Amino acid sequence: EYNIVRPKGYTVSYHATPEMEKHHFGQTHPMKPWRLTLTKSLVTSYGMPFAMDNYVTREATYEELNTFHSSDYLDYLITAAPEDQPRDIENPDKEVKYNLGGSDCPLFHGLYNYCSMSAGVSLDAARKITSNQSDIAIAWAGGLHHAKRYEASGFCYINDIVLAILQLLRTHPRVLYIDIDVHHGDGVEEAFFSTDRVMTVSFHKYHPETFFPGTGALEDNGPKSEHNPGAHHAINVPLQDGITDAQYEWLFESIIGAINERYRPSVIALQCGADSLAGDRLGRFNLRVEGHGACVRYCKSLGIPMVVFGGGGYTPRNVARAWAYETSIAIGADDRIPETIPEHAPWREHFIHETLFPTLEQSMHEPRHNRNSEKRLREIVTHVHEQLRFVA
Ligand code: TV1
Ligand code: CA
Ligand code: ZN
Repeated sequence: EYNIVRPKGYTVSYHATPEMEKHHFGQTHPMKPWRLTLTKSLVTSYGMPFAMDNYVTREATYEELNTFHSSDYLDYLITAAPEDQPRDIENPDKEVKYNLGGSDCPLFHGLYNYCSMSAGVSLDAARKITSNQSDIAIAWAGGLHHAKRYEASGFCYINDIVLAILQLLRTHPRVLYIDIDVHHGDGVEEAFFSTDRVMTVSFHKYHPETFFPGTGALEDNGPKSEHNPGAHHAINVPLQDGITDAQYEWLFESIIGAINERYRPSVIALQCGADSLAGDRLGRFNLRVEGHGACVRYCKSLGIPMVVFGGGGYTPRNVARAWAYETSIAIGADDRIPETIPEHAPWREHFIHETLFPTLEQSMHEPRHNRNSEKRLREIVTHVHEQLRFVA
């Protein structure tokens, strides 16, 4: 009805699972899995499913999770029950060891199902790329970039991105991982520290003492051992509060453009954490839906296959706006979808101001003071260009 048509000779697949969206981290926890339901409903209201292949995913298997995560961590995750909080009498140190059961990574009912569903979505998306059945595969339920091999961290239990990249590496020589979540993509960076077949790039707020996870300084480019092929293949873009669309887009295009020319990736894995938007409950930036989406549009313009993941995003109405808009970019309908949220959209009352593109003033009472000087941003780009000289 909005003249949304299937792009010719170009396939976009949308991977989701309504089951995952029903889980709860707890009343006050910022992570709200129902933001995925809100996203899907907005995508549907705009008529976008007609232009994509839509898949309902199954759970990832133990064996699939085991391609990155250790067996003892997975065995504990399977049996971990909310009743175990705060500690298991038999193994008093288990929760501490695996960083489970605290306020960031609580043990909740159906946790293992939630984790294996998220991983299943990202793995299915990656497989559509390795089998050449999709040009862009969308996995909004994934993007949980902090999880480690044997440890949960920052709302993330299973690192679906690492699992998906391992899948991409089966057929692709070089994977470029890009992370626009407001937090540093530490888990993905660390997982590929020792290979030159994955380059990781994270844009994030960086303030070690006060902002999670505290890693990702400009100078951190991977272990600098002579014999490590992964040296120089981790790029970090540390930012301060209040960065604007114009600054972010300039940075993104200068950095990703240079990386694309030098590294020549055969596939992109793009984490689109929506907590980098203005007005996010945990974020600190002044990005609008258009600025966030411009990163997706730029990656698409490079003309190589891509998996797009979700990630953070703690103001559900803005998460849904960004990911619906980015879905429209994937299918090439961004110039056709109306700015006004469709009349018949369920939960329309959630979208105050009734627009897909709220202004900064609509997103937050007072936009954050911009603490990113033009001089510093130029220094960052210069540093990245210098790093790239070490890349073969
Ligand atoms: C329960 C209830 C948990 C309210 C957590 C914000 C809460 C936070 C809560 C919170 C919160 C964090 C830390 C401190 C490490 C801790 C999905 C030393 C209002 C990808 C993860 C952020 C971001 C973790 C995840 C961070 C992602 N911030 N209210 N917790 N300790 N944890 O700072 O990158 O978006 O905040
Ligand atoms: Ca990031
Ligand atoms: Zn985040």
